Amino acid sequence: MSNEFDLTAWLKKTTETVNHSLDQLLPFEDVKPTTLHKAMRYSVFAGGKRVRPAILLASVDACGGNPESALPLACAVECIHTYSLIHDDLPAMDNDDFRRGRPTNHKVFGEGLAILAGDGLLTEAFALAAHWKAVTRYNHKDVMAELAYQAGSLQMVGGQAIDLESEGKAITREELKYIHERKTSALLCLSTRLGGMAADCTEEQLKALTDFGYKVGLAFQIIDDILDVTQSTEKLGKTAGKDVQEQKATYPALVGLEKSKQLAAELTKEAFDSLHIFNGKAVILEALAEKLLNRDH
Ligand code: GRG
Repeated sequence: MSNEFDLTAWLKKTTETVNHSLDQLLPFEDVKPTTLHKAMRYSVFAGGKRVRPAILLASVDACGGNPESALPLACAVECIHTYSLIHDDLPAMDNDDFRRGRPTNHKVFGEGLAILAGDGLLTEAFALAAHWKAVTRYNHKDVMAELAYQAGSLQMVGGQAIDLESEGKAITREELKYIHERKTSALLCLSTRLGGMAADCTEEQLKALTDFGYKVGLAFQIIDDILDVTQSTEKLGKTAGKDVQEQKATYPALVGLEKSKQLAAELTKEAFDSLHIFNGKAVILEALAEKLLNRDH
């Protein structure tokens, strides 16, 4: 599962480009209400890995599209992801003090503003997506519907709701999969699918990208669960050991560390297999899947 592609260089360039676009497209800190815009920017520019924009732009590349035209969509997905982290860290949810290597949004700005910063970023995501230029097969309605579906109550928000209700309860592997599919895979599917749409992909390509996003998303969450018990807070940039502390159902808790690693590797292999229709042109997606499987933070 390896290729010659220089992923490190590509990721560096892509992250810089996405950060520059986010900086240009989000309301500036000196725009009223200034505290709200400061709070939104505080979390967006706190040093996230930009995994979702990278997957989106790699999906554009696999379909032979123009990555520049997809930047508003890459920024939209990152805004939705950042909003979900801000809200997830709130006392009413995961109650966390540390994220992306710095104090969480509500610790700095207070709970009310943190809620509003999340709301602002979620809404801004749709405004960013409106900047995208439609292509032959897909229009703004397709993109907006996709954003709303994957981020909404049937997917990400729904996964968070069930996760919240499951706290402290013994849940089955099936239920855990249901949560992971929604909390994590949904935004990775959103990323691959929007990348495909921006590149005017075929139905067959969209299906392959959906399978890839789904499988990589599940593997990503299993690795996230593993890192929570094997890495330090400093390394992760967020509080380590939180899952055990909160008695959260995770793959390591349900099936053990070794079996969890094996499952993540199997899912990554299946994700690779779903890319066969690209005939070797999905090199960046392949390299990303491998990197995400072997990551240490
Ligand atoms: C609050 C509506 C709402 C949803 C929250 C995304 C989420 C659902 C909760 C965050 C906690 C969590 C375990 C989410 C699963 C996805 C995940 C592993 C997020 C962390 O993503 P990274 O590692 O983070 O890409 P960075 O900071 O690098 O962007």
